[in-house]
Amino acid sequence: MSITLYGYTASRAARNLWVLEELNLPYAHEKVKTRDPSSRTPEYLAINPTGFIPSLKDGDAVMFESLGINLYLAQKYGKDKLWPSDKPGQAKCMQWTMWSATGLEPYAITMIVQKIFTPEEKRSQAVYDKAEENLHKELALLEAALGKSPYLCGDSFTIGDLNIACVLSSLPRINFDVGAKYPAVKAWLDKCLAREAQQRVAAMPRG
Ligand SMILES: N[C@@H](CCC(=O)N[C@@H](CS)C(=O)NCC(=O)O)C(=O)O
Repeated sequence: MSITLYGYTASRAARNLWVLEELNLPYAHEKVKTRDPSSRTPEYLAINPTGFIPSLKDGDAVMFESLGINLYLAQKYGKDKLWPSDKPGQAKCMQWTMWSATGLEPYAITMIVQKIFTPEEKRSQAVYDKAEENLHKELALLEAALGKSPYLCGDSFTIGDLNIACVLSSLPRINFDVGAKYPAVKAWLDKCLAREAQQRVAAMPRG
């Protein structure tokens, strides 16, 4: 086994580092950066033609898309840990991961881009407000699910939880307080982010 993760820590690569640390896998970490020559080399573009990060190489398996990478690692190395052994649990992991990518992250990213990365004169309050309204609808759904079960795909922490918690962990950057309206989400998120593997990632140099 020879795993290499490409992407510096202060990026979506952090969610892949979280999985690698959860599973105690040996890996190399190439700290390729966005909008930087390191993500424009022919070698890197052969791995990920989009030039985006993160990407993963595991022997002959080569892939990009951070949440897909997490599903791959969980299925290959995390059976009965991050990847449930029962089909209903696996179905939930796939469901919540797709929901994270399509139902949650686009709204969170729009809000972060509007508030942090868009020059003040180009910001649109209407765009921000619409994204926030949509995020609230999604969080209400998550709150209802977590009212019924301590974790999303069974009785224990799985890749489904991780793939959502990693997206929600970015919201404090824009002072969005999940706990103000969604106590079950907040309690679950705190529990996920307190995990040792996540704490190890949080302590890594950001560059
Ligand atoms: N859906 C992709 C998004 C990848 C992505 O946007 N990565 C950012 C860094 S976190 C990036 O490489 N951005 C390059 C750019 O904006 O030019 C994933 O989840 O991997």
